[in-house]
Amino acid sequence: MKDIGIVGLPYTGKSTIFTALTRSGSQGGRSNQAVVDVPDERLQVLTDIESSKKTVHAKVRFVDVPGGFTAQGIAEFRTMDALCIVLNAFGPDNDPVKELGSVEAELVINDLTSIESGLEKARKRAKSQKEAVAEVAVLERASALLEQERPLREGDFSDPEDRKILRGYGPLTLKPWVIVANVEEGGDVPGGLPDGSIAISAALEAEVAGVEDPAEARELLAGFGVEEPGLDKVIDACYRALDLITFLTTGADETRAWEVRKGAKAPEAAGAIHSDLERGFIRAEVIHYDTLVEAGSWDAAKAKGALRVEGKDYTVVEGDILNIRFAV
Ligand SMILES: Nc1nc2c(ncn2[C@@H]2O[C@H](COP(=O)(O)OP(=O)(O)O)[C@@H](O)[C@H]2O)c(=O)[nH]1
Ligand SMILES: [Mg+2]
Repeated sequence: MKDIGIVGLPYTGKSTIFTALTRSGSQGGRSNQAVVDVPDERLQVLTDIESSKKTVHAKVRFVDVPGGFTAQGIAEFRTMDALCIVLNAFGPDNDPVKELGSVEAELVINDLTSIESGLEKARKRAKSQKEAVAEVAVLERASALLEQERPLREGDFSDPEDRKILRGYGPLTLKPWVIVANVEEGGDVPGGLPDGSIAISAALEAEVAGVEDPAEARELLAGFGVEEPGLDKVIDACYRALDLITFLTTGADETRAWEVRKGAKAPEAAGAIHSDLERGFIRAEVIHYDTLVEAGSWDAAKAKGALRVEGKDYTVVEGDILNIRFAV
């Protein structure tokens, strides 16, 4: 399960969003963590088609990091898989665009500090150690970018070796991020924020998240001009920002969504279900969600010859339904 850190200046609504997430999910054992279901309409469709007894969503963990931009808070943000940046767009004189600039500057400064101290050490090591020479080169490129007040995501660090070196620093400006504007009830994403930014009315959604009946909750939100729950949009966007794809399994027992690294081959996907399935992987029966829905059921698809048989080298794609054949 991936971790999303909730980042922002004080009093922007981070803890309010966190409360809404907690009410919709569970606390995962710690007071500052909320484990929530990733919304996925395909699961209910498959559950109905296969009459599954259980439906299990992919999950993601949100962390309301105590301390925010303190040394301790920053250290915790470094361990996160993605960041959810919350901006105040509700109070008087709010200026979310300016606020985003401040948050980004804060992240850049923290990366610059840690990369520069790493660079200093790497330079010393490079005098006697050949391996450290490559490290110096990457860190120099990174620090040059940060000195121009630019985030690392704007640089080219796509080389796996570069990534490996940088990963040791948990750089904040290289993490995927989702920008969330905390707006007045029913408000839109304020102008000037990057494409893909999301609007939520945190206070309202925290209240509504406590309502058990989903239809009643929607009605309440609609009364305030909120058509789609912002909370779902936040969860969905954060999950999508991660470098993941979702594959599915379905049958009489359960219909379930699983997460796996983008580009993963079939055995690695099998391993997301259970290590035995990866170790003993033989082959996978595969059908895309859309094709299965069109066929009407797994059995109908099988009868039509619409199931494919794929081996160890198959790269799983978003929306694949897998049935793993294995022997241990
Ligand atoms: N009007 C309004 N107030 C909000 C909203 N979200 C948060 N607040 C208020 O803003 C203050 C700070 O919120 P909080 O979630 O604790 O901010 P944090 O410091 O970022 O964790 C609290 O008094 C909240 O009730 C909102 O969507 N609308
Ligand atoms: Mg807070």
